[in-house]
Parts: sequence; C-alpha cells; structure tokens
Amino acid sequence: MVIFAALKSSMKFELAVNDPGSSARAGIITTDHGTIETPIFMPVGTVASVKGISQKELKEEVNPDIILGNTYHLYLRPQTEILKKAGGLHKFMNWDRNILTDSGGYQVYSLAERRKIKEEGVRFKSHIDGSYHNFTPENVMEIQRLIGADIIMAFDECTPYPCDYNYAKNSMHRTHRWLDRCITHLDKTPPEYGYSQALFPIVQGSTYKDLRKQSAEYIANAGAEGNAIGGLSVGEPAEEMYAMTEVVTNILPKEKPRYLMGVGTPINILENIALGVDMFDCVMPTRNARNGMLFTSHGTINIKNKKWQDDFSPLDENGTTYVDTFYTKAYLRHLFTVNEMLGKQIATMHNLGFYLWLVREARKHILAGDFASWKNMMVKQMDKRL
Ligand code: PRF
Repeated sequence: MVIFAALKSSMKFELAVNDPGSSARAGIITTDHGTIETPIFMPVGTVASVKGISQKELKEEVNPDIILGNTYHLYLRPQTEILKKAGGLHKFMNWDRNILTDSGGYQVYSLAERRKIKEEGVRFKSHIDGSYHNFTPENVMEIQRLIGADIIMAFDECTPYPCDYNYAKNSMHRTHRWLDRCITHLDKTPPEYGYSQALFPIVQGSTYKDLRKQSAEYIANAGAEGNAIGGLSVGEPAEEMYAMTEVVTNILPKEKPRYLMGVGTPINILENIALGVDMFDCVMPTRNARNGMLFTSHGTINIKNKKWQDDFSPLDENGTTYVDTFYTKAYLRHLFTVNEMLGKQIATMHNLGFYLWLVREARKHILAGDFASWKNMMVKQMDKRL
C-alpha cells in the first residue's frame, strides 16, 4: 500500500475513556494550534465570522477549542488571494485556536445555482453574483491550503434525501475517486503557513446500510488522521440517521476522531455521541438564535412568544455565559419585538454557550462512566417546548 505524506500531519488523538454503557468516547486532539477536548461542538463561522458574536466574546464566554469555516464562501468572498495576503484565515480573523474548513462539497449543492456534476468536478453559478466557477478535488485542496485551516475536508458529493439507490451508489463511488485525487494532489501541494493540516475523508452512501458499510470501509482504508460522516441530517428521520451513524462508527478506526457533519439538535448530538461520534458542527444554535429560538437543558424557548413579555426571570439561570443571568426573558423578548440587533447577539451567545456546555457535560459523564443514563435523562428533559 502506498503511504501518502498528505495524510500524515502533526495531529494526535488520545482516547481517554470509553463509556461502559454506550460507544461514547472522551478524547483529546492536538494540532499545531492547540488541543481540542472531545466530544466537541464547533461553532460555524462560515464567512470568517461566527455570526452575531465577536472573537473576544466567543473565546471568553463560549470558549470553543475549534471553529468551522467554509471553502465555498471564503473562496467567493473575501477570495483566496486576500486570505493568502493576510497570511491565512487564522490571522485574517484573529483566531489563534483551531479551525476546520468544509470543502464546499455541501454548499455547492445547497447554495450554488445551476450546478453540473461531472467526473472532473462541479461547475456552479455563484449565489452572490451569478458568476461561474469550477470546484475539483485538486483546486479545493489548493484553496484549503491557502485558507490554512488545521483540519481540511475532502471534496465529496452530499446526496439529497430521499435518494435513489443507484444515484447514491454512483455518487458514493465518485466521492471515493475524488478522495484519491484529493490525497494525490495534497501530496504535491505543501502547507502554506508552516503548520500542518490534517485531511479528513468523508463517508457517504445516503440511507443505504450496504453503501454506508462499503463507504466506511473505503474511508477507513485510506488511513487518514480523522474521518467524517457526511450525507446525514438532510431531511431523513432521526432514527434513520442514528442507524447510519451506527453502521459507520462500527467500521471506522476507533483510534481516530470521527466527525458527523452538520448535526444537529442537542438531542441529535447526545444520541450520536452515544454511537461513538467525537465532533459536530451545525448552524442551528446561531441561525435559530437569530430567529428567537433558545436551547436550554429543559427544552426550547421561542422568546418572541407573548408569554415572556412580563417574565423577569434570568434568561437561563443554569447558563454559563454572562448574558444568561445579566438579561431577563422579558427584556430579550422586547429586543426581538423591536428588532434590535442586540437581541440576536444575546440569543447567539446563549445558544453557543449552551451547546458547548452540553458537550463538556457529556465529556464529564463519559469520564465518570455514567454517560448513558445521563444522556437518557437529558434527552427526555430537552424534548420540550417551554
Ligand atoms: N459533506 C460536506 N459537508 C457537509 C455535509 C456533507 O455531506 C453535510 C451533511 N449534513 C453537512 N456539511 N462536505
């Protein structure tokens, strides 16, 4: 077997504990930008900003070890050339901790207009100005070298749900061929900024167990520093998502981190941690915050609801960020009613604080050996609308 230098980075993963009551794990990833305690939730910073929160507040109040950026968005704006001039995304946005960039293998399908998928790659029309562009496994590797994230993703196709079996099968095989091209090209393209970058390949296969199994075996065989599961949380019932995660985590190497892309609700996160997933990202805490939806350990709140208009209790008395006790529900409801941007900022900090609290708490319970019972209690408790 050929050993590709591209798949060797300085990344390390130490697995601290396996939970006796589930497949949950606690670990520590180390890269050139520091450590990441897993399980982790990565706040989404699509266009070099986690929407609605400053880097300083993000660090001091939410404190994530890693955030996410997007190749598709950053390539369109500010454009790769500007990021190169800045010395990479870390410097451009002044974030000195870890960053992971998605490859565009999802945004191209969900955002771009008039995309055409061929063996060579994808031709698409920008959702910003209608201009035409091509993404190939090769140029997506080059763009991600120039963005300079610590973890970079292979170029894949995320199939929609539902998806015809034959389409899913052909698409999965193409994703595998694209992975080989990503690895070969990355080998010829050294890192740009003096620190290493780990390439994570992505398992696809829609909601078909045999395809998921085949894809997980192919991806495991590539021998990367970490592996991702794509193509889920695209509209399938949660039970189907969990069934696919389980097939895949049973095959992916135990000693490497597993990243479930674009998931999900707090309940989805706990259920997938129980199945052996270590990393998550989702726009849900930030996007829903901007629509007035708050996640708490007792369920979700629609702060725009009239019932909060004279509720002068703290936003979340168990919350970990300063806004949770500094502001009342009545005040936040008022800010949403009059459409003040401060409302969205407060809700964003609260939700991100909650997601990070949730995964840290999960980690504590995995280490204590009682994750499964804690998870079941939390799932029941959070499944409410307040
Ligand atoms: N592929 C990539 N990014 C993603 C996904 C995927 O399948 C998903 C699926 N939920 C989210 N983000 N490259």
